[in-house]
Amino acid sequence: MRKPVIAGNWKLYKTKQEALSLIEELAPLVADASQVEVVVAPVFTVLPSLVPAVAGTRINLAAQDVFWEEEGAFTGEVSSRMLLDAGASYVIIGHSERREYFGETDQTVNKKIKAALQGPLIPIFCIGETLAAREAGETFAVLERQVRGGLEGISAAQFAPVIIAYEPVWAIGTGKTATDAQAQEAHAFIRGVVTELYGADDAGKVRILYGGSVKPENVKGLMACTDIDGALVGGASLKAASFAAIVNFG
Ligand code: G2H
Repeated sequence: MRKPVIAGNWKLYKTKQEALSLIEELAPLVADASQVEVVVAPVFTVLPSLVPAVAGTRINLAAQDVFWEEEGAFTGEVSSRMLLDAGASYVIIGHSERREYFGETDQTVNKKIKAALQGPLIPIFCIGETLAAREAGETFAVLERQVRGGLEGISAAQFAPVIIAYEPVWAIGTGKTATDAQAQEAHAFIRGVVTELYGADDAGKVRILYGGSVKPENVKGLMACTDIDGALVGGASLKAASFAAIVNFG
């Protein structure tokens, strides 16, 4: 059985005080969600102040990115060692916004996943096709390239903690969600690629999250799909009530 993960990607929102208020409101609402792994990803600067706030709650902390070097002359970057020091235990890697606006490629994503595993941090490895790729019939080719590229050189033993997030770029922040069938089809395909890489046993264990306009209204249908093991939630994670409703989908 794969334990579902519901992760909130706060993106570039929430100052320290706003984040603390959100955690205070959220914690009691998700206190009974023992069957779900609950994660929130604030901006780097807020992470340390949330550590005491999440202590004793069901909420785990993630960062939204990581650099692959441990330390050195890399102005503006943050390493996995520093994220651990700041209180993160997960890290989102290769989000489509990073690929689109910050030039991330399968190669940089691969280096970041390796650095996270080294940390050790649990990588939430994001993949997904653009609208143009979907319309050109290239969805599976893109997903396969991203999965193989991101996991290049990572052994089966190293792969175990990795969480994959499928986020069709055309569904992110647009209000458009993939239909349950479209999402399930992509998830099953991704699990198939993982089977080729690591075998059926490991592929049966990897959690594959869906992301892209997940809301309380659509989470149940998505979670009912065989290969969907959770959600990476943007907009709806910024309010305690909507995020808690997603966490408590069952
Ligand atoms: C996709 C998602 C969170 P939203 O980026 O990663 O955001 O739920 O706002 O589409």
